[in-house]
Amino acid sequence: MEPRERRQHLPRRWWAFLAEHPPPGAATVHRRWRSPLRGPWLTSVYGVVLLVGLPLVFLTGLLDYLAYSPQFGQAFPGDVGWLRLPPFDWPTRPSWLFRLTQGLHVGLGITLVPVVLAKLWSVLPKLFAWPPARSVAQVLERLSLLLLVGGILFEIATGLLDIQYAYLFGFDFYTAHYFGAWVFVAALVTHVTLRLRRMLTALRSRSLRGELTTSRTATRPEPPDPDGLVAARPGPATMSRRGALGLVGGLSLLLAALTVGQHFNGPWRRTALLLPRGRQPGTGPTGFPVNRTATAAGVSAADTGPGWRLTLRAGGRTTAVDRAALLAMAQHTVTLPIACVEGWSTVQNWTGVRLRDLAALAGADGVTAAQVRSLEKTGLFRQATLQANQVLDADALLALRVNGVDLTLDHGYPARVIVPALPGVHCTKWVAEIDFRGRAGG
Ligand SMILES: Nc1nc2c(c(=O)[nH]1)N[C@H]1C(S)=C(S)[C@@H](COP(=O)(O)O)O[C@H]1N2
Ligand SMILES: [Mo]
Repeated sequence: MEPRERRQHLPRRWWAFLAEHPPPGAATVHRRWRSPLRGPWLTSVYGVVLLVGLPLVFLTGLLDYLAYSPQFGQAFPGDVGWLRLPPFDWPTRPSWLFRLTQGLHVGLGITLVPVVLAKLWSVLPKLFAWPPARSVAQVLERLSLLLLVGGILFEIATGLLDIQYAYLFGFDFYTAHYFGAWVFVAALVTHVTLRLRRMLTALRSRSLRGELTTSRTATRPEPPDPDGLVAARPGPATMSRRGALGLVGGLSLLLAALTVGQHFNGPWRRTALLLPRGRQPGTGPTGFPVNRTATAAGVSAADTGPGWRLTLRAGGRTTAVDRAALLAMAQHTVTLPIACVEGWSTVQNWTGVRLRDLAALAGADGVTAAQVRSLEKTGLFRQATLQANQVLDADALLALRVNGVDLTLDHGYPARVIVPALPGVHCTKWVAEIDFRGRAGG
């Protein structure tokens, strides 16, 4: 027994010393948190919502990363070391696939913020528990909690700033958000492994229906628990558990309602009050959102005037066509979304030439990929590589017109890429050149 004991517990003298020398206020701090609502049941209700929701946010985030085609080195961050996921060709069907994954990632991420905060509130007094740990296992668990809480708050903060296009931090958003997610998930797996059984027991300890019919005056604290979530001397209830769940649920619904509008055209978009792409920039056929204007991208009308040519390359051959020649080719009209990873989307009717017809015109043989370059001299989004399935899909277009009129300069005039389920970032505007890669290595 002796040696085992010694391994499991911190040296007795240290612990006794810590226990006898609390920092100022440690002994009284608990008296300040007296809410009778705190307890394993309430914590577990918030916990089970997050246990379902947060893995979905993580998985849709990973799917968004994979949709960027990391096999072409164009996902952010580019090099993720041993966290590299098996590459696969992102499908072009259903055409709303990326709209769904990025919409869920951003939308659910926002909606869960009140639940995260409520769960942290429910366990807040434990942050000040003294002594901080009684055993080596507890030290490790508290370290994992640091990564868990720090991880989720970091992901929320960076994510919210990113969808506001507010890069206040001095580091690269994608790198930080990607690795932060893995840190959080590793801590979450640890946490769930250690706590799942206690959570299930706590959930069974009271009935949800019972709580939803209990008024504030009838609200009593949960019985004292070994984890010390229940206050030692609970005060009177200022709110029922029903009220607490309703408040958090109501805030989540409100955030969802103020977010979802950024996926719809017309007046709905204006209901996305908290989001920059919730603004309806104009009316008429081209009055839909623009992520980066021509001015911001340094593209002028002079670059896109009568002198503009589209250069097609395949197997060492070069073909140049002007806009009139493109308009003389077979035209196709498709209804497809532009879905930006920053969380907004818009569905429009695009008309133009099939990318596979352009591949044929260029003389490309057995297309394996296509690199699309824009007129821009600089900028992260001036070029994109498309997978073979994204070039060959019957709805993959080099769009010349939208909703029955010519593209405007801000929407990518003279020509832009539009492909089903392709992330918005790869729907290159102001296209100047398409380089078809073929099986022959051309
Ligand atoms: N040449 C070029 N194409 C671009 C971009 C850009 O900055 N330059 N932005 C991309 C991004 S991030 C998105 S979401 C879509 C937005 O299309 P929109 O501006 O027509 O709404 O265009 C994409 N195409
Ligand atoms: Mo985007």
